[in-house]
Amino acid sequence: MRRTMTTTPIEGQRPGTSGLRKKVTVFQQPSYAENFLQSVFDVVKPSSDATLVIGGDGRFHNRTVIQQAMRMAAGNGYGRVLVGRGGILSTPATSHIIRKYGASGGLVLSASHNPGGPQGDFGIKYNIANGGPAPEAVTEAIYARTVEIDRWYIVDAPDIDLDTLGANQIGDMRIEIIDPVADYADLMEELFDFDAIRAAVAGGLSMSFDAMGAVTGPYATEILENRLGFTKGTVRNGTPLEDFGGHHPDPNPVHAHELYDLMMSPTAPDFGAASDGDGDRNLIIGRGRFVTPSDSLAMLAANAHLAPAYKKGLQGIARSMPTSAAADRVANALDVPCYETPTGWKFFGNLLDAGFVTICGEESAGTGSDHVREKDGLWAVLLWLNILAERRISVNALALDHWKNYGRNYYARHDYEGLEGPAANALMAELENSLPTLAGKSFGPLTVRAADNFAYSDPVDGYKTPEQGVRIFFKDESRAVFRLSGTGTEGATLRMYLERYEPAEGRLDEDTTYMLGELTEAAKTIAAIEKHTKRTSPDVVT
Ligand code: VG1
Ligand code: CO
Repeated sequence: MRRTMTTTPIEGQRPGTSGLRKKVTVFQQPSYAENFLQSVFDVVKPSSDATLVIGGDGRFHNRTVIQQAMRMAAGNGYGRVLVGRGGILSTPATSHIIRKYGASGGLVLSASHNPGGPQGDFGIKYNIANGGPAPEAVTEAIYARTVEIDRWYIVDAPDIDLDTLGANQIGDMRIEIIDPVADYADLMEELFDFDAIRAAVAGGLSMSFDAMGAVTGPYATEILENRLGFTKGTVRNGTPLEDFGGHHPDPNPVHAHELYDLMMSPTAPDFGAASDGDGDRNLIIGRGRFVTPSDSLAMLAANAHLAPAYKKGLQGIARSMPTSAAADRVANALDVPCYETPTGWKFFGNLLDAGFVTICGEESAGTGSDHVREKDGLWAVLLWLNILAERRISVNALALDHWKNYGRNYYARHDYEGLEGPAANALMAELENSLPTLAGKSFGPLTVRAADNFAYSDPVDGYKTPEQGVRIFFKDESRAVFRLSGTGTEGATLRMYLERYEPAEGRLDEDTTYMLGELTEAAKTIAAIEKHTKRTSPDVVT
C-alpha cells in the first residue's frame, strides 16, 4: 500500500521561533513540505494506534499541505487523523484537540501573524502530546533529520473532502473531519463565568473584535455573539480568507489600526480586541486606553482569581525574557515564583506540565494558561471580559488602579525589518563583544549597571539554551534588549525592546514615546544601529 519516494535534503529547514516558516513559493518546491513532514515522522515514530491532529489558519496553500500530510501520515502508520472542517483549526484549538482526544501530536499549518496569499508566507509546526510546540531537543532532531533525509512514505489516495463532517479512510488510517469550534468554545465556557459576562452584556457592555480575516472569526462569532450575546457585527472581518482579505493579521496598533482608531474615537465601545492569523495572539484596547501585552499579562495575573478556573490562585507566572517585568511585580505580591524564558511558547510547556506556573505571556501579544499548551488569543479576551464583568470598571480605570498598586513599566518594541543578514549579524556580534566593557559607561543621563547575553536553563529538565538576546540593564531600572527575529521570511529583523519602570508614586499616565526617549537614544547608540543598518528609525513600533 505505501510507496517509498526517494528524495535529497533541502537546505535551510531549521525550525525558528515557531516551526518552519517560509514563503509559500518556497513551500511549493517539489519535496519541500514532504521532506520536512517526513523528518518530523522519522523523529516521532508514530505507533499504529497513534492519532495526529492537523489544522491550519486557512491561509493559501493550507488545503494542499493538509492533503499531502494526510497521505504521508497514512504512509507513516498513523491510526487516525483528526482534521478541522475546511482545514481550519486555530493554534490554541489544535492544542486543546490534541489533549482532549489523546493524540500523539499535531501539525499546525500557519505562519501566524505573517501575511498570507500566493506571495505571502506559510509554515509548519509540530506539537507534541501535551498540546504544545515541540521542545528544542525535538526541533533540533527534526532539523538533523532534514539534512540527511533520502526517502519519504506515502499512501496514494484521492483528495479527502475537507468540508463535510464525518469519517474517511486512507489505507488503514481513519480520518475524521471535526467541528473546529465546538470543543474549544465548550472549554472556554468551563473556564469562565459566561453568566456574569452575559449579565454585563445585557447591562450594556459593548465590544468590537477584529478577526483580521484570519482564523478566529468562527470562534469569536460563536463565543462572543452566539453564546455571550454581544450584538451581531461585534466580530469584524470574521470570515477566514486565504489572503486574510489583504490584512496583515498582526494584532498591534499598527496593523490593527482600524480597531485602534475606533477605540480612540468618541464612538468607541467599552472594549476592543483583535487576534492574529492563527488565533494565538491578542490585542487589548479599552475605550481610550491601549494596554501593552506586557501590562495585560500583569493585569490578568493580578485579577485571574475572579474567573472560576483560577479562583484558587496561581502556581506561578512565566514570561519571555523581552517581556516587561510588570508581571514579576504581581508574582512578588502574590508570593509565587516568576520564571523568565527565551522567546517562543515552546519554553513554557515544561513549566506548565510540571505545575510550576499557571499563566504565561510574551510581549508580542501572547498570553495563555495551563488550559492548553499554546498562547490563546480568545482566552485572553474572555479573561479580560470576565474580570471587567466582576469588577464593573472600565479598562482605563483598571489600568490606572493597577499602576497605582504596582508602578508602571513603560514599554515599547522597535522592529528594524528587512535588514541584510550580514549587517544584522555584524551588529549583534559587535554588541556581544562590547558587553564586558559596558558596565559603568554612561549614555546621556543613563548609566549601564550590567549587560549580558541571556542564557536559559530549563528548571524542569535542565536543557540549556544559550544566546537568547542581549540585555542591557541601567542603574535606574531601565532595560534595553536586542535580538534577531526567528519568524521572518525576508532578510533579518532586529528587535529592540525598551522598558522603563516608574514607581507607584511616580508619573503613571505619561506618553510612552516621551518616557522612553532617553533610553531609546542610549540603546540606539550602544548597538550602533545607524552604523550597521543605515537606518535612523524603526519600521514598526509596538
Ligand atoms: C515572534 C515573537 C515571539 C512569538 C513568535 C511566534 O518571534 O517575538 O514572542 O512567540 O513570534 O508567534 P520572533 O522570533 O520573530 O521575535 V506566532 O503568533 O507565530 O505563533
Ligand atoms: Co500566532
